[in-house]
Amino acid sequence: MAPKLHLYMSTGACSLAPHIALQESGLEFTTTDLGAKRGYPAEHLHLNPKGRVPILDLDGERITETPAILGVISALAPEKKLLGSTLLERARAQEWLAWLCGTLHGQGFGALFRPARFVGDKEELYDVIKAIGLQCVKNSFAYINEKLEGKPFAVGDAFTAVDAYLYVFYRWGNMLRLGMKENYPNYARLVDEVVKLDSVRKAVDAEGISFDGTL
Ligand SMILES: N[C@@H](CCC(=O)N[C@@H](CS)C(=O)NCC(=O)O)C(=O)O
Repeated sequence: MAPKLHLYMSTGACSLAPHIALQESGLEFTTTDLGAKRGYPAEHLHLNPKGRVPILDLDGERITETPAILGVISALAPEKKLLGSTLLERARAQEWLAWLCGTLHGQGFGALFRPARFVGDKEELYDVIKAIGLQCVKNSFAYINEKLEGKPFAVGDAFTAVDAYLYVFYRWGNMLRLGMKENYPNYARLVDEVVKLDSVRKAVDAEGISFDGTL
């Protein structure tokens, strides 16, 4: 029997990556927008005591952490090879996911958007922490751009969930007006391909957000 899948997300958040992967998988699923844009709502902490989206409910079991969720979706639709085809590709996909989750998102965007996580209520340090976060984001984007030189997708020569995850952060880069197209042309080229996919269109439309993150 097909598993019952429900994604708890927030529009334009990192949960957009599993949302795209679910669309790409062809599996049936439903979604709830928890509205975590200005912080995870306290009334939903029972869903994830860590206070974060995405959360994937799989037949009543709640899975958290984007890499784990993408792993579940990929395993449920093996024919789609959402995390690569060969052993090496699967290793590369995991390498990307761990770094995007831990360094670019957790460290870079974490410091930039949520400085309190690093220095508590020491508000006098917020600007310094935000500047360090922004530098981490820019360094990470430069690294991504370099890694994508001459490559159609992040892993192998076909779309994987890593590309969906990369797309989320590209949107945020646009939101921050970091000159994504000019400064990171290989990254921009990848995103140009990603936004052509039906799965991406469906997820973006369903979330009611813009493709490029500027709205
Ligand atoms: N390590 C988690 C991080 C998830 C995360 O930070 N999600 C953000 C949205 S992009 C969130 O829920 N933020 C709520 C908050 O900061 O209070 C993952 O990869 O799933």
